Amino acid sequence: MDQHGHNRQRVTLGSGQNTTYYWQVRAVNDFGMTYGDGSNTTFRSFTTGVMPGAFAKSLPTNSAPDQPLNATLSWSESNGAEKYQYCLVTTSNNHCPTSKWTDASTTVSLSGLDQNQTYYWQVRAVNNIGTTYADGSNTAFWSFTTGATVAVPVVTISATIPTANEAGPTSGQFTVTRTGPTTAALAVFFTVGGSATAGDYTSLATSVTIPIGSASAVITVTPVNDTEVEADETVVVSLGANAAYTIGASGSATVTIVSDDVAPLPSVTIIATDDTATEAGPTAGQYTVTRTGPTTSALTVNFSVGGTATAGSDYAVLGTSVTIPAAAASATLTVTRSTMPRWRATRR
Ligand SMILES: [Ca+2]
Ligand SMILES: [Ca+2]
Ligand SMILES: [Ca+2]
Repeated sequence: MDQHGHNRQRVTLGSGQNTTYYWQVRAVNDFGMTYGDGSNTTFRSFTTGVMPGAFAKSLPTNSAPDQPLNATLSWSESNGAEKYQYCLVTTSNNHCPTSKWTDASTTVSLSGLDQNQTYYWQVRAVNNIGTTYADGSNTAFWSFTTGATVAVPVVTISATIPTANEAGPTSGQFTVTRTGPTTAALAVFFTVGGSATAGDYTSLATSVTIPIGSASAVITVTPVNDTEVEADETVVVSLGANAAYTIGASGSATVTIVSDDVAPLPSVTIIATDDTATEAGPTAGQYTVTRTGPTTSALTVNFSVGGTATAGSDYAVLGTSVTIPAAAASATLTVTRSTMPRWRATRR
């Protein structure tokens, strides 16, 4: 190369990668010439760099279908690359607008891709020498197409027949409902709680299957008609978590079992526990009124009074009732003076 650089101290060379160049410079005027560094043989050298090496796109394979919405792009390494840039577009014209080139390492984790969309992409490796496109050409775009996500159904439970009764028995019912398509059966899992226990109703399973073509399934609570006198009891069904669904706002529900058994009425009796009262003295007579059954509350027993003695003159007026207090099975009536009257007890 013999270039004349009149009045300039700099010459720009053309490109030639990976080449060693040797150069000398000389200054010239009408009286002679002077070589750089004092000698016409003091050449210097430099070597040019190398463009990024050839490389190729890896994944997703070209034209891959049904890719996730967070697909990862990857490619092989390019020797000498200082950085990579990828381009992702939805236009099938093997062209990338300048603004779409994005810096990357050798993989890119995409996110937020659209469903059922075909994307086109290309990668290039860059260094200070130049740019090398993947697969040998700036128009060698690859494509992939995303799939469609299927929404996870939301399941809820409600007590569609909230009251069951031992009489009959009549059943209670829960209904488990799902959102979304009914093209496949869905098993919904649950646990059972509440105050009712094993003998109070026919035991439930641990899951119910919503069949194909249906948005709901029922769980039936069938009471056992026992003879126990008892308060209302509850059956609480709570839905259990599973990857196949999410649980909606109503994740549990309650069916109440009503007992039909009533306590028999207590029977009451009266006896004269001290059957002679005398006017002389006078000594008192006594009746005892006794009840059967529980003593959890007081019981008032009505009575009427008869006999030959006259209330008020022969003995103190007795009234018309006596109360057996709570926690006691009996109460006494005391008769002062005169002949004992005869009693007829009635219960109230
Ligand atoms: Ca019961
Ligand atoms: Ca019963
Ligand atoms: Ca019962």
